[in-house]
Amino acid sequence: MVFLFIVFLLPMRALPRLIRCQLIRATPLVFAVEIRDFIDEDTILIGDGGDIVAQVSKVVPVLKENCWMDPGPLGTLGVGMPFALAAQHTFPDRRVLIIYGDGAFGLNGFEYDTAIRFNLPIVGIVGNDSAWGQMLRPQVGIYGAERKVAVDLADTRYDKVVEALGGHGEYCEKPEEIRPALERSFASGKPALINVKIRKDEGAPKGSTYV
Ligand SMILES: Cc1ncc(C[n+]2csc(CCOP(=O)(O)OP(=O)(O)O)c2C)c(N)n1
Ligand SMILES: [Mg+2]
Repeated sequence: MVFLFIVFLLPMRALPRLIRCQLIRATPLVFAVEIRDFIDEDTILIGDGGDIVAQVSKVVPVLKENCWMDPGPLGTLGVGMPFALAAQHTFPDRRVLIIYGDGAFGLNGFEYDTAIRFNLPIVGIVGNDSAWGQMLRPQVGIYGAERKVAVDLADTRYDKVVEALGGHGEYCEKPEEIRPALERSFASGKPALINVKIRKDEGAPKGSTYV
């Protein structure tokens, strides 16, 4: 009987939770669509991340010239907040939204301190897969999951980091939480960070259009 419970019933009890985690968590595509549906012609978008930014750039249109900035051909991560500071300072009446990977946020996220001190209400949204995703996927593809090196990141609450600095923080685990979090963040009038948990997609190819 105990054997039966361990082998059959226990996995069945765990199954709904497993399915919930896989299905309810936002995918990179859903993340991109929520941003696409939120922005308007006056939003300046700044990409700072790996695959998540590649994905968003395939879904979100550039509605006006000079509305999209990213690390460019050299791909130097960490440019998000410096670009945003310049954009918001130059155009105080426009919405500035940084699309971050969690790895890229970790490189330069502390610059939120500058946005807070200068009252620049920049909003960032992190597609948080707890990984250097664009490095993780090729490593796993080429060498196998058991031989990946230094590409997993922690489930860090970057939103709380920004709150601690004096900004507004939001944490989303479900796709339907993203839109209201975007609205509250811009309405707060403060520098804000929305930390969105997304799928890790360890087995997918680099820069792929996820499904
Ligand atoms: C300063 C810098 N260091 C390292 C890299 C190499 N690099 C390119 S993408 C990437 C992973 C980015 O991870 P994240 O921002 O979380 O985006 P994800 O790919 O997970 O969506 C790294 C380390 C880089 N482009 N710039
Ligand atoms: Mg990542």
